[in-house]
Amino acid sequence: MNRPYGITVSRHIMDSQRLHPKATGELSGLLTELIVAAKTISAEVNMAGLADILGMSGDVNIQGEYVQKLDEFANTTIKRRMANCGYICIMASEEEADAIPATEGCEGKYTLAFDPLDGSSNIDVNVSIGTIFSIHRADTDGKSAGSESDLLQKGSKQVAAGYIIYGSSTMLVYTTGEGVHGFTLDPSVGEFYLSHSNIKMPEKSKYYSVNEGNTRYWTEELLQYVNYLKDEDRATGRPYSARYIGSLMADFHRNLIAGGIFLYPRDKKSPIKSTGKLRLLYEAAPLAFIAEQAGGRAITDDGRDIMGIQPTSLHQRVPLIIGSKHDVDMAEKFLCGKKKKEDNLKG
Ligand code: AHM
Ligand code: MG
Repeated sequence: MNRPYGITVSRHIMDSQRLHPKATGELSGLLTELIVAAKTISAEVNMAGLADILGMSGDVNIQGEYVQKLDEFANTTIKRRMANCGYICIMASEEEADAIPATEGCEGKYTLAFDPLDGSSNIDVNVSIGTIFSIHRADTDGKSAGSESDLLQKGSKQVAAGYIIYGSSTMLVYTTGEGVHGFTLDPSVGEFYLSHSNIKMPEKSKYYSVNEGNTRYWTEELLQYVNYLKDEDRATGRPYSARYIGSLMADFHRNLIAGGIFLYPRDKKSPIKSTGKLRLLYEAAPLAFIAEQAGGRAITDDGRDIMGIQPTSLHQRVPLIIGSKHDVDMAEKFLCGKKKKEDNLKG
C-alpha cells in the first residue's frame, strides 16, 4: 500500500525543541515516554473485544466508581513508565487518591496529571475513549521529590497538554503553547504521523453537546441558553444540532475539528455534581489549554476562565463549558444573566 506519510511525532517534537535554543530536551523526552505508554494502551484497547479485559475489575476507585479492567491497565502502564522516566518528580491520576512520587533517584523537573482512560463506561460498547494529560514545571530543582503543591497549579501554567483518543483510528493531539497538532497512529509500523497541523476550531458552530437527561436539575439560565440554541433563527444558524456521546474525548475531539460547544454544568442531581462532574486537573484544564490554543474558549458555568482557577485539591470538580469561541461567549451571556431568551426574540 502507498503510504504518503511525512513527519513523525518524534520529529515534530524535536523540530519544536530546536526553536528554543535553551531547551534541555527533557520535555521532549517526557512526551516521547508518554507516547510509548499511549501506544501500549492503544494496542490493548484495540484487542479489548478479544482478550479477557472487558468489564469490571471488581475495585472501586477514589471517585466511588467501579473500575474497568482497561482503566486499571491504562493507569498502571502510565504510572510505571513515567515513574522511572527521569523527567517528572510527581504525578496524579484520576484513578488514585494520592499523588504518586517518581521512583527515588529518577526525579525530573516536571509534574504529570492524567486521566488514564476517560469515558471508560463506554469501553464495552466500542465508543471512542481516551487518555488525557497535563504537564507543569515543578518548584523543585529537578533532583528532589515533588510535593502535592507542585501538582496544584493553575491551567495557565501548563507547559504541555494533550490527549490520545482511541477511536476509529488512534490519534494524539497535543500543545506546548505553540498551536495544537494532531497525529494519527499507523498501527502497522507503530508510529504517529502528523495528520492535523495547527488545528483551529471553527469560531462559531452548529452543534451543542450536553446531557439533556439532566434538564430538570439545571439552573434557569442554562435552560434558557439551551432553549435558545433550539429556537429557529436562520440568520444565526439556529436551531443547533445536538451531539452528545457521553465520552468527553469523543465529544471534545469532534468539536475541536468540526466546531461545537460542550457543556457539563453543575446540577442538582447528586451532591457530587454540585460543583460539576469533570475534574479540573485531569480533564478541564488540559482541554481548556488545547481549546484556547486552537482559538476556542473554556469557562465555568458562572463565567470563570478554567485556565485561571487555582486548584485546591487533586480531585476537584468544576463545571465545564468549552468549545468554539463565539458559542462559549454566547453561553456566558446567558449564564451570567446578561442575556435572556426574550432579548434574542426581539433581535
Ligand atoms: P470518567 O472520567 O469517570 O470516565 O467520567 C467522565 C465522563 C466523560 O467522558 C463524559 O463527558 C461524562 O463523564 C459523561 O457523563 P454523563 O454520563 O453524566 O453524561
Ligand atoms: Mg475522566
